[in-house]
Amino acid sequence: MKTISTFAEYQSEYKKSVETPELFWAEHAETFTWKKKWDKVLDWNFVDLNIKWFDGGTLNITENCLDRHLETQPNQTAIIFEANDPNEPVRKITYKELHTEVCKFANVLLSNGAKKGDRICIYMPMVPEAAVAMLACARIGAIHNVVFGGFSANSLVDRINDSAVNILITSDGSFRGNKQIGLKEIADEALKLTPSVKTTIVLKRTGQTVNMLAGRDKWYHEEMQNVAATHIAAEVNAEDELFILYTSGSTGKPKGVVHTTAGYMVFAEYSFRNVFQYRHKPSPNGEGMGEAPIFWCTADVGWITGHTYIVYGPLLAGATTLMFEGIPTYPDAGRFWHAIDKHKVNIFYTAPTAIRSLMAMGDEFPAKYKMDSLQILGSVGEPINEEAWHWYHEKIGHGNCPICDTYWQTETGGFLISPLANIGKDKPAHAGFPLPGIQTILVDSEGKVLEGNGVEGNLCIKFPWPSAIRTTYGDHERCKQTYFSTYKGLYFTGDGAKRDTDGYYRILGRVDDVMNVSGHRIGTAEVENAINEHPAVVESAVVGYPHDIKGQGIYAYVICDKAIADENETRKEILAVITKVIGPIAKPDKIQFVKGLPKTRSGKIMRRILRKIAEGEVSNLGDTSTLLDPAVVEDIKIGAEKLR
Ligand code: 7RM
Repeated sequence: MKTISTFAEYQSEYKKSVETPELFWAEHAETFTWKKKWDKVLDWNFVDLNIKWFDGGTLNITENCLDRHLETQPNQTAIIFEANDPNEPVRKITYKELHTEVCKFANVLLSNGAKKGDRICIYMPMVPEAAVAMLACARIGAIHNVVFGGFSANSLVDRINDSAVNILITSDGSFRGNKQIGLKEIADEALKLTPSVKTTIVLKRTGQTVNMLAGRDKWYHEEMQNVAATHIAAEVNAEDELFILYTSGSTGKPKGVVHTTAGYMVFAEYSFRNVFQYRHKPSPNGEGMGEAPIFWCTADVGWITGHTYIVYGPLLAGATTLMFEGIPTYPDAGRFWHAIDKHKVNIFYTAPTAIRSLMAMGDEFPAKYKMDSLQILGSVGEPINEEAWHWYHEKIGHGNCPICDTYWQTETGGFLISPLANIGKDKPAHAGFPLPGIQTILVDSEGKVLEGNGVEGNLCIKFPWPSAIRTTYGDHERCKQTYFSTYKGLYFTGDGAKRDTDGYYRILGRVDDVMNVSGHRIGTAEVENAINEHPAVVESAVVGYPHDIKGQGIYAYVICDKAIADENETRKEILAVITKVIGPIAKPDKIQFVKGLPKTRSGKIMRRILRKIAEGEVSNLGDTSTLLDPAVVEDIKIGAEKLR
């Protein structure tokens, strides 16, 4: 892969990737350390759903993240840790040190009976040990299943049981702003319902008191004392599973997106290095590697963004990656900007929801900081609106930093569409152009391909890329149905998009029943199922609606079995149920009690109408004649007005 630094180079690489994809990817794959080279670059079929990259090859991804850098830059910082408390000393972990930690923890896992192919759950705060745990799993060929530390015990139970996890790695607690969350306590609650878990390994982070069950629960620091500091990485097949990550869809149950080893590795590094134009500085004496620019992605390792662009992408590229434990508003709304100056961050990657909420806190916060180390900015998770784009560009980037608006999904493993930094193609509110290797197309509702520019349709991909989803854990049919059957022979993203007259893609958002709340994917059905657990609730319907800060807010229409004495009390109870069943991120912003829901004669809820009412657009509800009982709509309109 040659270095792309102009749009013409981008175009010629793109052309090559389409005309000779196997050659294109093989050349990139050659740059990695393999135990055995592959027999075949690509084998694929989007109808029966079978995707194999670099089949026959064997490797270990951690040798590529760690061991190979020990020759060129052992003392380069791999991870900078900025704790929740700004006064807690910064931790800097070199590649050499990280290698040792990972080897040791791999040995801990082995001494606790872990084997290749086992599923290991990681439920941890944003601390370097979370990355160590992920890498140690990969090192022994086990499959990690990271669960975001903000999820409830219930959610943890589902994600553990679905993949029959046998080891859980967690911590006593986690620090989030001025709150302390008892992760072990939540895990204990979950562990009552997860018979497959035989061992838990607990990192001491907050120092709070926790119950340790003899024979099952072990302290991380104690385990690390009794193991060797070396470990020979397990040899795994290119297509062996690397991790499972659960994500919401349009049905009730989150599905386990499966990524495999070699293709994910190749694409994570390729996309990280090219989109952010990540280049080591020249070495002062011409020997070895120069300094690594400092990259900060503010996501949590519990999401795909954390997997690919905090841990794997940066480490594969030999970068310095910053891990931040806290929240953007603690101790005040200048925390990000303070940390950028403190660590001289060069590339900063965050979400529009964070930008909008910090923008709302006032310009005086960023104005206090120089932020002159910044060179490149990134955005992810949802469309970035023009106002936020300009604020980010001016107040944070001081007009000097290109913005990479990276469009991608848990299922895609890495970036699909983004302007590559420094080629001058970033346009406000547009994700830009597909990366070389990504064959995006737009189709209409019948699946007809929309050619040319100035068109709008459903966003699909017609050719495999190395980090594509391979299956949904334990249910291959579901994967086929969800992503590869709407349009035969195509991967369907679930997003609508526009290709403007200049060929830039602009993502218009989900066309299915998936919401995007503060950049978190939440299925409407998931929230409905949770609400329905409240004893007084008969039925509910949930929709997303535009929200200034969160992008989308959650609006719930709820039918109860009898008149409720105190609506606010019931609202509070419903919120508590959701917190328990899913986690606080899924709490509705508005709960409207209704007597009925607009349904078709076949009993289907007309969400289009509910969405319009939630948006406050009640004058033009479209055709309601097919409704079973059009009168409910009038009732709902009146109720909605009162909630405003
Ligand atoms: C990385 C991530 C995926 C969904 C996706 C979109 C939306 C993500 C952007 C975006 C517009 C973007 N994975 N989305 N990035 N929409 N512009 N740059 O977010 O699996 O959690 O969500 O997020 O709807 O389908 S995810």
